[in-house]
Amino acid sequence: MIWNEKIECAGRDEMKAIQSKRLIETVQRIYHNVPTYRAKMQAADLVPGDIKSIDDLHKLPFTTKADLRDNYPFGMFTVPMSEIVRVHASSGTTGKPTVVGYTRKDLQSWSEVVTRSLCMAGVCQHDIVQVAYGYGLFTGGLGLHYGCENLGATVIPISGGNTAKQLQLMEDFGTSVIACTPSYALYLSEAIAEAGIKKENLKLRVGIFGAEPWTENMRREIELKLGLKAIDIYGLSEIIGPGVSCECEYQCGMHINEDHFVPEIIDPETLQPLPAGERGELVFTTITKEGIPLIRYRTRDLTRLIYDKCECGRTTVRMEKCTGRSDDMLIIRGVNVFPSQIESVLLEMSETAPHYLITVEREDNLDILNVMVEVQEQFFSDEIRQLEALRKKITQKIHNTLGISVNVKLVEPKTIERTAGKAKRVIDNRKL
Ligand code: DLL
Repeated sequence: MIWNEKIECAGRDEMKAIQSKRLIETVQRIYHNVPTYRAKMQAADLVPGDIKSIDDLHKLPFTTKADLRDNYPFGMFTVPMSEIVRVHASSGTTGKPTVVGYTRKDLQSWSEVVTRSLCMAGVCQHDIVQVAYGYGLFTGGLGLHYGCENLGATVIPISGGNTAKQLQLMEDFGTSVIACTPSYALYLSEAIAEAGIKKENLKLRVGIFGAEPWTENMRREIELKLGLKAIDIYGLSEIIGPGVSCECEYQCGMHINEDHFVPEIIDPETLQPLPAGERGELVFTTITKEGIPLIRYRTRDLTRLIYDKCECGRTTVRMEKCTGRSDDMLIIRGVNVFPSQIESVLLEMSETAPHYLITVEREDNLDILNVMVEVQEQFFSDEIRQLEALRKKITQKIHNTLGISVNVKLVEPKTIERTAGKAKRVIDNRKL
């Protein structure tokens, strides 16, 4: 089933015409309403009239997470707060989150793109969808939720965690679609086996998995263990949330909802657009958003675009699975974590030295974040009780900042290796 055939199967010229019209409107709006954008365009010697079609997109300046941080919390919004009906947030590079705002129309567009994504995945109104993405400031839960309702499927808004309950409802309610991070899906599969639940008693047939990178091997494992078709869904809060793109039943790249989000691939070093089909950093321009339209937003995700015909009949451009990021952001159990967030916690405390090493492991399919921290000479003690109290304090502070639990290990002064060049702060041992 194709949700919006006219758009999803439009010809290339038709799509470009839609994109051009919407880009011109967006540029007018941001120039006149957002001082940061006006200043950026003036610095590039541009006025809105210079943007005549989508082919002029490359002339516009980039937007980054730093712009959102500098305008924290609402400075990049294009409409008055009275028109904003919801906010979401994701972690930024410092303690401050990246905040996004949605108008009523933005929420409608979001539902539409998630509904399209669900249709691509083969979900229909007869399905019972267990939404096990987190609800709250994270966009995963509510994003999937409204898309499912719009489609007419039955939603179980269980949110993330509470694995025993997830299994109970899955069995009792006859869940046919599970939406969560791929790592949680694997964890669920093990919990199902441990609980002795028979696969025949489950009705799972589709999984809507995203919010973190995962490989084809992981897909095969999940499909085998849960007995479902594992579909990759992509998105980021800054652009809208889940539903920016999604795989169809052919699982050969994620169709981008490009009548709302225009993709480009750039070289992250030179910032020059790369020729069609080359791998580089993904950049998006939103062309329908009212709350916080973003122009040439650097996602830092590395991928390539696929323009070949897809068997499903959709003509929208596809993006390959993301292979990594051009910055140091880690995704731990679906939560975005920057090493700098941990560093700023340690710098705030007098007992710790700003020397630390983060290691990430995957145990039982769950991400584990370990932080090794050096204690300042004068606070180092032979008393276990004192050190344990300090360890708990650091653990709590990092938990408050990141919103996830971490294992803190204290070490003696000068134990963590020093390097003359770039410090190696992160060792990621997950085999993704
Ligand atoms: O993770 C939105 C989302 C929710 C997507 C539920 C899919 C499902 P953020 O928290 O802002 O938003 O994180 C965005 O997560 O830039 C990617 O690095 C990563 N990411 C999201 N989806 C995928 C995916 C949500 N399918 C950041 N594959 C993005 C790889 C993904 N990475």
